[in-house]
Amino acid sequence: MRNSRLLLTLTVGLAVSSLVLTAPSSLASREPTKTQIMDWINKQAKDPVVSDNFDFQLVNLDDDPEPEIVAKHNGSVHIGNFYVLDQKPDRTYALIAEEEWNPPRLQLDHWDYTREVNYSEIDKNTEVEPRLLAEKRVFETVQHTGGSGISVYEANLWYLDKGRLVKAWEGLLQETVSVPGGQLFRTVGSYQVVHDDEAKPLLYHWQTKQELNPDTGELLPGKPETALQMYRWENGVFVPMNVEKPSGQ
Ligand SMILES: [Ca+2]
Repeated sequence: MRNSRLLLTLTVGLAVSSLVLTAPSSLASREPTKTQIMDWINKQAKDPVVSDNFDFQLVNLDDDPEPEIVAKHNGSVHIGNFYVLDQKPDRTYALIAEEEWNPPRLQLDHWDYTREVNYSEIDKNTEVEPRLLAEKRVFETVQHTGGSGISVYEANLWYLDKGRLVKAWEGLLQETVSVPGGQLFRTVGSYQVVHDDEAKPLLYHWQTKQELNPDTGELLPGKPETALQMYRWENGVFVPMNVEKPSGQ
């Protein structure tokens, strides 16, 4: 077998590339298929996957080396679901978390803009693994929601703790509200995590609100209103600063 392959390689150059190309697909075939994942979700889900608008990623979310699965289902413009599945000993998966989030896309490490992936010659501290935030593997999932005359994008930061999804923070990224009677408002927001203090990282969240011309969508005269809220990591979540915490927590 080896000799005949060698002969083929020597005589027909194309054979080499075809051998190389078949290797990854035989590995990939051991990964779960889209249909398998949809079946596992629908066995357990409160809101099952009912359309083909479904995407998934294998990603290591916790401390065990096996990959977990995150998946999203977009049911309509404003309605969808987000799922997390954990691997069982028999290599099938069980649904461990389900949220009524309608993610435009899966982009789990988007929050960490300081992470260098491609250029280790520039940043010697480049990491293959996502950065830990207060010893947690934190991920971002954007939720697109809304309704009649309202469109909202929100960011959710979350992590797994003992197989449960913990919501560490949520905040507005963009909101457009059309008020009956002819007013249109847009709020844009952004946030950054500052982890100089590794045990108690900070989160800054800004929002700017403006009124728009309801017919043209252009800015109306008037000063945009900007607000800042800071958060500090306390007991596994981001807690608003300068707000008294309820006693007993
Ligand atoms: Ca894992």
